[in-house]
Parts: sequence; C-alpha cells; structure tokens
Amino acid sequence: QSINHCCRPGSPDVKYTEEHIEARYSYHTATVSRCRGTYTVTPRTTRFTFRTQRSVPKLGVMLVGWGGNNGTTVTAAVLANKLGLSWRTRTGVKTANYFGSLLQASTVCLGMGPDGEVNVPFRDLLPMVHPNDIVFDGWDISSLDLGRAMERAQVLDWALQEQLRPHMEQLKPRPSIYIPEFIAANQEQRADNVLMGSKAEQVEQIRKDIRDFKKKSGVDKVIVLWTANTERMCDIVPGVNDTAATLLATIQLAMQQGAFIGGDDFKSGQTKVKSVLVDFLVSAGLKPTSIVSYNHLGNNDGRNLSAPQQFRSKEISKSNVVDDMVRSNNVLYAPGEKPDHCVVIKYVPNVGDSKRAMDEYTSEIMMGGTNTIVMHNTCEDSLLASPIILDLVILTELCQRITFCTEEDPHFQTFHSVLSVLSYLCKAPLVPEGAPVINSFFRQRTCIENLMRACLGLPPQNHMQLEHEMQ
Ligand code: NAI
Ligand code: DG6
Repeated sequence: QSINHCCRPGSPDVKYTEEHIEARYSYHTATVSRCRGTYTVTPRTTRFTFRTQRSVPKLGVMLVGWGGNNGTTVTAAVLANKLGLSWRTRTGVKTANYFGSLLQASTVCLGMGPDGEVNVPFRDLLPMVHPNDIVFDGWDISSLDLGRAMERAQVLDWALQEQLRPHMEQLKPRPSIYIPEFIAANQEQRADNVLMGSKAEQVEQIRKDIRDFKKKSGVDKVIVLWTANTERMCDIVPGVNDTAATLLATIQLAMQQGAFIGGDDFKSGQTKVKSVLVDFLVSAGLKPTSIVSYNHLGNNDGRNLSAPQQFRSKEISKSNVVDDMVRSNNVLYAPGEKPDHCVVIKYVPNVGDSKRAMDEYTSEIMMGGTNTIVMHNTCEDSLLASPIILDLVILTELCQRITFCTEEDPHFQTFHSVLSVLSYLCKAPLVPEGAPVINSFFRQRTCIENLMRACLGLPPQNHMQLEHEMQ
C-alpha cells in the first residue's frame, strides 16, 4: 500500500475504530430573510457525525476512450510513477511525478505548529487510494494497443515511451459501442473495434466487460470514467428528457443503486484560469464586460471538435463557467446582465497536443475606465487532463466510503448520487436539484478541503488569523 495517512486529530470529537474514523462536527450556516428592505440573518448550527471507512480498496478504473490522448497518457503516467522511471530530454533528466493533481501535488494547511504553519499533501488528510495502485482497463472504438496508441498521441517524450512500451503494448482496449452520429464523421476511420448486435446486447456486453475486468484483476471496486470524444448534445425526446421530471428520472437508477455521477468535461486549462480570473475580478469589485477565448490545437480532440455539433457541446461546457460569479454581485450587474462571452476553437494539426489558448478579459473599472487583460497559454493538453482524471476517480472512491448523519436524522446516509464535490474538476459541474452550481475555483477547492477537515472533526479553514491579531 502506498498510502501515507498521517493526520490524526487530537480531539474528543474524533474516534478511531478498527473500521472507521468517526467525527462529530458542528456545521455553521446562516439563513436570510428580507422584510421591507431589511435583511435578517440567522446563524444556524447542524450537528453532524461523519464516518469514513478506513480500509482503502484495490481500485479498478475503466476508461471509455482508453486509447485516446488522455487515456494513454494517464495510464502511462501511473506506470511511470509506479516504476519510478526517469528519462533524458534535451533539457535534462525528468522524473515521473503527479504535478497538476490536487490530491497528490497540492497541500493543505493543518494549523500552526511550533515552527509556524504545518502544510501536508492533500492526500494525507484521509485514507485514500494512491494512483500508483490503480489498475486500468477500458474501451475504445480504435483497436490500437496502448503502446501504439501512446505513440499516436505524441504527448510523452520518446525516451519515456521506449521504457513504457513493453508494458503498454500488453494493454488492449475492449470493443466499444459506436453510434457514428454522436461524434464527428472524421472519426470513422479509427473505428475498427466496435460492438455489433442490438443496443440491448451491446449494453449487456459492457456489463460483462466490467464483471470480467473485476474478476481477472482482483480489484474490489470499479469506477467508469468517460474520456472518449466529445459527443453532440442529445436530441430532446418526449418522455425521456423533455421536462425536469423526465430528466431527473434518467438519473434515478444511479440514486437507487447508490452510484455516483459527476459533471462534464475536465476543467484543465483555459476554463480553470477563467474560474480563477473572473472570481478575482468580480470579488475585487471590477466588472468583466467581455471575455473572448480562442484556442487552437492539433490532436484528435481538436479534429473531432472541428465538426459544428461537437464544437457546440464544448462551447456550452466552456461558457457557463462564469455565471455564478457574475450572478453573485448585484452591485456590478443588473438582474440578467452578463459579460459578452465568446469561445472559439480551431483545429491546427501542426501543434498536436500542445494547445494554444489566448484570452482577452475586458473589465469596467472606476469612473468609466477600462482594464484589459490578455493571456497566452501553451501547454500539453493531456498532461493537464491526466492528473484531473486521477483526482476524479480517487475523490469519488473516497466519497463512497464517507457516510454521515445529523442529530435530527440519525440514519447514516451517503452523499447524494449527483456528486457535486467533484465540481472543482469539471467544466460543467452537476449538482443535485435545487443546489447552486459553483464554478469559482477557490470556493470549489475550499469545499473539498473543508469537507475532509469535517471528516476529521476539524473546523473549516477560515484564514482569519485572529491569533496573530492580539497584542
Ligand atoms: P482523443 O480523441 O485523443 O481520445 C478519445 C478516444 O475516444 C479516441 O481514442 C476515440 O477512438 C475514443 N472513442 C470515441 N468514441 C468512443 C466510444 N463510443 N467508445 C469508446 N471509445 C470511443 O481525445 P482526448 O484528448 O483524450 O480527450 C478525451 C475527452 O476529454 C474529449 O471529450 C475532450 O474534449 C476532453 N478533454 C480533453 C482534454 C485534454 O487535455 N486532452 C482536456 C479536457 C477535456
Ligand atoms: C479546445 O478547447 C479543446 C478542448 O477539449 C480543451 O482543450 C479541453 O476541453 C480543455 O479545456 P480548458 O478550457 O479547460 O483548457
């Protein structure tokens, strides 16, 4: 086991049993009412008990689109870390790492120690799966083994690929369900690994694949994650997804089975910056009036997105990200007012996986002034997306081991099937009905951090630093 779970709170509110970490936690919120222009704010306290199962399962992850740039890169990165690989590039020796992973490569402040702030890796807060221990499998409509698919992706340095190839070429994607009208026509030539038969037979084969993987690999739990091509939006079908009620019914099976579903599209680069920058501008009292985002990229994702219907799906997931921040400030924005927001994506084969993103943020500042921020970002897209894939599955697995109850309802329950805590990792978060969608980067990150602290009976991180304010 690669787990290093090093945080143990010294609090009477926390109990370690053989099976669980059990923490009593006071959750403080406020409710607001308004009468004749006056707000009345009432603090509320709900007493929770959180139970986190301590034993970490052997985790299997099945990727839909395993042979793509993300699928091959994340599999290769985990292998390289597990094998402790290093390789030479023209700028020196590089060593495998998990940079870009919230859980593996970022830290949280536990509190003050004798020498000041004590920061620990996020992964050490609670017992969780280490990426090195994940077993991968999956499906792809392209039959290339993962060694050749990694080469096709052109993401990793050649010297690393040479070391990984003997391992990667053993891995072969399972045939998948291919409905051509959902992805761009330009993908047809790689679709040589597809399931035949009726839709019901194909679904049954997918279920068999999951059981087969579980049995052969000996994993305790399987998480399925979509990293296949961006699909066009679904048609509105009466009785299936035409009203709020029918739409909700399509996720009922997940609720019945206690399975989680997350949001859409990995929030990896340009959109992540947007969820920071607009938060900064609006929180600082500056008024973004226009946001224009250009991208060009030359990988297969870009090729697929060169078709209008697939681009439209991506445009939607990239565009909604500022809504909550804009809506939160009624000093700057009238009801319904929004900044102009334009997203452009172009396919330029020559740049491969090295995506270029150019953004222009124009804001109104004091006394009619204008502030324009322009940004140019170049990066290997899949090296940003792969750590997010790892965080998504590890966080989801952890959430399956957490249950909680309140004083009013002492029956332990799991998180809602729509797992909104994954919002940080998704361009288009999904939340339970009636819950607010949060896109702001720091609020999303703080939510995960404080939730884990609650599982240890620790107060939320409040950054007040009152202990340093006293004479
Ligand atoms: P990719 O095009 O390299 O990989 C997608 C893979 O899915 C391909 O190998 C394709 O053959 C396969 N595929 C298509 N339909 C399938 C089906 N029905 N069943 C099984 N496999 C199927 O794309 P990439 O770069 O790996 O991205 C994957 C997804 O993640 C895309 O939706 C992309 O928009 C999204 N994304 C990618 C990021 C990146 O950095 N590469 C960042 C954020 C999101
Ligand atoms: C061009 O925008 C292609 C997309 O697939 C993105 O590269 C990907 O969704 C990442 O988007 P972002 O906005 O997080 O950089």
